[in-house]
Amino acid sequence: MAQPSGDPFTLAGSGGVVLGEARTSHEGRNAVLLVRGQADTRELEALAATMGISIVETVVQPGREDPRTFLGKGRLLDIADELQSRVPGHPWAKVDLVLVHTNATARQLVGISSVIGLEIWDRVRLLLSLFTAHAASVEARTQVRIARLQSDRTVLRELANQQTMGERAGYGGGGVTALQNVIANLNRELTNLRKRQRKHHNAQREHRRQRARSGAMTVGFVGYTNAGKSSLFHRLSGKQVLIEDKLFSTLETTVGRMEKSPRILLVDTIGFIDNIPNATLAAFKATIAEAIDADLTMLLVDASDPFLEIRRKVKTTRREITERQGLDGEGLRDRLPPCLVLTKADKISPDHLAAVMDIVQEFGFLDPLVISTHENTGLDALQLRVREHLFGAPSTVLIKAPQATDDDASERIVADIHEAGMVEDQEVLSDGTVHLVVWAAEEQQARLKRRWAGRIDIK
Ligand SMILES: Nc1nc2c(ncn2[C@@H]2O[C@H](COP(=O)(O)OP(=O)(O)OP(=O)(O)O)[C@@H](O)[C@H]2O)c(=O)[nH]1
Ligand SMILES: [Mg+2]
Repeated sequence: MAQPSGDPFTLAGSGGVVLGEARTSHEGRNAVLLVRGQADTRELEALAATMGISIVETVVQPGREDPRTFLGKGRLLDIADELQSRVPGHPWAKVDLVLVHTNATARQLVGISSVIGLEIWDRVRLLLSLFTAHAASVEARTQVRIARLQSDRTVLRELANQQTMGERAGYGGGGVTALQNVIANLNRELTNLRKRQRKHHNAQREHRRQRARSGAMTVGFVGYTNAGKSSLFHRLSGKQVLIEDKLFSTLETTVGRMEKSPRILLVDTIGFIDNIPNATLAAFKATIAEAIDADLTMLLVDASDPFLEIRRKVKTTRREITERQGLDGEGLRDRLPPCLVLTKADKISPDHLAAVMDIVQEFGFLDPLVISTHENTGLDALQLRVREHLFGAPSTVLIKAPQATDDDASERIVADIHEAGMVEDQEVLSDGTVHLVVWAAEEQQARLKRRWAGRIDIK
């Protein structure tokens, strides 16, 4: 049997606590995947592939999860023996990681790692490592670190608990006291990180208020990871963001202006995934909230997904949005219903699309938008829908030509109107009157009327 390592890094759950920042790249690592019963492993495989981890073998044991060791103890011991007796050329020769196909309890993580002396990741730990690898901004790094420390803490507490109960030898020779010190340090770091995160969110909230005061409207892109949020954001705002065929390419929030619509701000952010424990999710909620709290939420769904997936994803995202919007006091004003956008239309047949339309209509999205950012289709219609939702029908504005010498030039008024909203059409008539078709929020229209009273007429 492999000797459980005394190195805290390989002890499940304590990665990063003692040794500072855990490694961030896992590219090229080899893993064995442990599965119980008839679970569907596709998602976990995709997550591992995204990180460049190869699963060299999947060990499946029928039956239900063992509450202490996930697989049966005997089976785990066999695996430990196999690992122990590896020689060069053995298919497991380069395996230094064991993946467990479940959101494991702390007890299970400790149980497995005490039998197998390798690094053990359950699904949550895999996600956290992925987030760590992709976290590119201070905001993202802070929230990932918080989530990591929280999850480490549950494992450390379990270890402390087992030591107190005498089930386990001391930790690194230091016993319970050493472990309590590690936990105390961890708590201190968590407090500091939370403070930093709160500051960041307060600053962002202040930004949001300023934007709202300036009359800007926000559109948030919400959806599962890899749905195509960043691709759409990039198309409409022109702003460079990371677009990758990877899960969780985006972990933070980016705001950009919709092209030709200075008053419309777009929000790209982190995507959803199913079954994340609440404690982990909490660290990311504030980031997702930025998009959900927008004036208009666009719910993006990859139309090329299998039907069952689409059904599940629409259901979950819709629930998240309504829960969040119902709970939040700050943003509670007249909410527009979310708009459903089917993405990657270029990848599917008309029949597939028709079936997907039927599915989303069942969920009450009667008029979904269909787009392809790769083929540039449906994007004009989407922009039109955004404007209609935010501003209603466009107004016709007439600017009278200046009568007296001290009257402002029409150009000044035109410039102000461009500031206030989105000008679709503009024409100077023969008598010098300027005629414009404009999308603008009611407050902006009211402001224009006040400022240019006598000179403009808005219908
Ligand atoms: N065929 C096709 N692929 C697309 C389309 N839009 C996006 N993709 C691809 O889908 C993948 C994911 O796109 P992203 O825009 O990064 O998705 P995201 O929703 O931002 O993903 P996360 O940031 O990971 O949550 C990329 O490989 C894109 O090139 C499309 O219209 N057609
Ligand atoms: Mg993205």
